[in-house]
Amino acid sequence: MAGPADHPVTCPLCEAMCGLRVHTEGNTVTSIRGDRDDVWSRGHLCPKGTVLGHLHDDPDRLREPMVKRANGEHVPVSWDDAYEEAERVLRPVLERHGARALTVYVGNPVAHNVSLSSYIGGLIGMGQAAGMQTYYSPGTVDQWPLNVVGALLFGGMWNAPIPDLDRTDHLVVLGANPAASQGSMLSTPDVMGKIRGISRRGGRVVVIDPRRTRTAQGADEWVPIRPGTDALLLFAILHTLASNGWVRRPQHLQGRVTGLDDAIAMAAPFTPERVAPVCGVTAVSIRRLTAGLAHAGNPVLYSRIGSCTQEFGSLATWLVFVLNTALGAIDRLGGALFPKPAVWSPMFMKPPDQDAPGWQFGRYHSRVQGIPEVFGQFPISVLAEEIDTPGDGQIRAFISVAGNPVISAPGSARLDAALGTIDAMVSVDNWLNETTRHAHVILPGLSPLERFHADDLYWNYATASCVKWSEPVFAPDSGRPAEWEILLRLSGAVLGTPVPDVDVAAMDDLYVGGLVATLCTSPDTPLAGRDAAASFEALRGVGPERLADLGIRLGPWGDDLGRRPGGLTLDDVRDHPNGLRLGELEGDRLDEVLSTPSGTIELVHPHLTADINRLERRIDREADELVLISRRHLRSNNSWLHNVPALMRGRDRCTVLVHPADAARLDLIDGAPAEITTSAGSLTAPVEVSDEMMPGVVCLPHGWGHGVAGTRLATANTHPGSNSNLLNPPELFDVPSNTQVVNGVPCRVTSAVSQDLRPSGR
Ligand SMILES: Nc1nc2c(c(=O)[nH]1)N[C@H]1C(S)=C(S)[C@@H](COP(=O)(O)OP(=O)(O)OC[C@H]3O[C@@H](n4cnc5c(=O)[nH]c(N)nc54)[C@H](O)[C@@H]3O)O[C@H]1N2
Ligand SMILES: Nc1nc2c(c(=O)[nH]1)N[C@H]1C(S)=C(S)[C@@H](COP(=O)(O)OP(=O)(O)OC[C@H]3O[C@@H](n4cnc5c(=O)[nH]c(N)nc54)[C@H](O)[C@@H]3O)O[C@H]1N2
Ligand code: SF4
Ligand SMILES: [Mo]
Repeated sequence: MAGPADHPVTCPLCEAMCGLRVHTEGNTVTSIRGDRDDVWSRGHLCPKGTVLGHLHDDPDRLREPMVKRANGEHVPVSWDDAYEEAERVLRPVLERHGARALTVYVGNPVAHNVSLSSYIGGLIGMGQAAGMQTYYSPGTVDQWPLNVVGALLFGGMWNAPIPDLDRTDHLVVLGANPAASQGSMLSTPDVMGKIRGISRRGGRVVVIDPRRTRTAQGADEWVPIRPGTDALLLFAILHTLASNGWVRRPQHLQGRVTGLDDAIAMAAPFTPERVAPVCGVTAVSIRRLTAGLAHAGNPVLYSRIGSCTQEFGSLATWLVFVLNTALGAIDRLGGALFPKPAVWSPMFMKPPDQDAPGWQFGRYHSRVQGIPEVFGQFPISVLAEEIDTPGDGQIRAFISVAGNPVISAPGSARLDAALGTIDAMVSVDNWLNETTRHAHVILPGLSPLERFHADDLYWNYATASCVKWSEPVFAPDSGRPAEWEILLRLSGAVLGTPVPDVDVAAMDDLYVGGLVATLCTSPDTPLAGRDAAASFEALRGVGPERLADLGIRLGPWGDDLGRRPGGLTLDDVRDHPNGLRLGELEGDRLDEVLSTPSGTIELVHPHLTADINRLERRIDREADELVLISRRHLRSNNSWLHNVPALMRGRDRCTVLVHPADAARLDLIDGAPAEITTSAGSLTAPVEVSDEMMPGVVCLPHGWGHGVAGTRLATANTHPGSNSNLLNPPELFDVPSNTQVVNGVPCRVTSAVSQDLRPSGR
């Protein structure tokens, strides 16, 4: 047995990418601390980071494949038997209906797992080559509005500037709670420390949120807002800015922005007086908010999921960048800066199917409802009807990868039922949970401590240019495939080879060779015009290591596959277990970062502005008496950390937060159950009376609803909570981006205490 050892690894649990020190003795983790030597995070960590050992040791974590028997029970089998079973269920569907009858769900942990993030593109790409129409992801309950705005304004769907937290003197946060999330589409270690730093150096932090979150509590000002009305408020701020002559047109943006005056003209109807009653923010406050931004030296706005997963998510997100432009903040120190990722990723490439200049949406439509695609995706809730509605093109085979849509997708009851009837379902997942319990076969990946780790996407939103690569802490049991090998096997199967017979090494060469060839033959890629065979030969290793070598070498500090001697390769990065810090945020980079057809920031685009009519109609709509919003908790991670006992101590977290005035009006008692009902369904949750809420808004966390028969989650199942997505109606989504509305859903709340138990006897 090995003696004590100390392993530097990067935490894979959120976008903060903290460096951790994992101390082990033999096969046991003895402690996990923040790593002060990590070039990026310098010792920061949160409670989640300390539980990687618990995840590794979780007796419920799957170490062997599972196959569903006829009685519905899952039993462990050998890998060979699992591949046979996957073939047995998948092949007849593919033969009879073609790959059109197949779809893939790409869950959130894919983005935090280098094996999956490197190879999911292969599964989707090969699936589409075989005839699969589309795939699904929680992107449409998340940042799809930001992707639309990034693509149209800056040219890339993953291209958007982040607030310069270290230098701004006036930060306005909308729809984000970094105190829980640790920052999203904004990666920085100790994000709350940085936000507090703004106030400490004499600046101001304003949080606009229907709930007085911990982020809002620490801010200089909390502005409660009626859910779903951010776009109205932001339009009114733009209107006020313009009518006072406060729009800034700094030198560095001269000739680099188109459409600012048009956007300002579009703000004309949205006066503070007109939007105030809808937003629940007084006209006086709107003017004060505007003046605060206008008079600050380095103002910047930042918005996140609460401003995305709402009725006008795209317009709200768009207006954040319009305002950042109108304040002269874009690409300027102290404002909104474009990060410079050290590692190039295929994600940063315009997808090959977007072959016209600019971006096209609505190139095809969903089969059942005819919803136009956005970046190849429909709202996630569409998946259920595509499975349960018969006809040509019906989805009959489903591969889920690190996702739990039975919990995370609005309208989840229908998806749950639909998955119960599907002909073939294969899950690449580490737990037997609410979704994977429907799978005919579950193929588990390695634990977070048994695999390499590196991040790609999040460095594109990060406050410094770093590169890190973590080696596995523990060797996996022999004979276990890594997840990239599982994905390649499934990719080969979709192309026609029986699952057990796929030559994974050959598939790896096929995929990476194909990617390199695409890079060499497409314009505007780091390999454009180069020789594909020679470029492929220059790469070292296999699997994610080879792709990481490619990304590092094609990055700004890389060796450009040998053309820039002394530049970095994966081997160099591996020599630096605490990572390499290569650059800090800078301004004046528009030439480098803009890839719109005009080469300018294109603020106005019909795909977005066509939605303004819908927004105007919202003003005259009768107010809902009560609406529901979502929340996150520091000790949860969407649906899947509830099986870690160390994170589950303390009070029940799956409560419905209700303002005291609403509680009194609705006769709700703190701690007692209430029934929450929407057009989609109803559920019961304990009431937590809290003046954190603005009146008229109640709040449930997402990610709960455990305790389902057939799952293997001993701890989670003793704290089941309720699934808030039973309440979120599938038909509510933001039109330009296909993003589901999980904030601002009209609801009713009634006491669920039986009459005779009520203290007053009523
Ligand atoms: N601990 C922990 N960390 C996580 C996660 C987790 O589950 N747990 N999840 C990760 C994931 S997948 C993501 S996408 C990120 C998300 O990161 P964040 O965007 O920071 O997410 P939330 O904490 O949900 O904060 C959203 C805020 O929006 C507010 N809100 C709701 N409706 C509206 C509205 O209409 N207008 C405005 N202005 N605000 C509104 C909510 O009250 C809430 O405070 O977090 C990541 N980090
Ligand atoms: N109402 C409401 N709904 C929401 C949200 C909200 O704010 N409100 N937020 C949305 C957002 S932002 C997101 S990102 C989604 C998340 O939605 P999903 O991605 O569908 O759900 P997760 O809960 O992240 O599920 C992760 C799954 O990955 C598995 N897993 C964990 N680690 C690994 C691994 O290393 N390998 C493999 N193969 N599997 C692994 C877990 O077992 C679990 O099944 O939820 C969305 N749904
Ligand atoms: S903040 Fe995020 S990356 Fe850092 S320890 Fe916590 S979960 Fe891990
Ligand atoms: Mo997310």
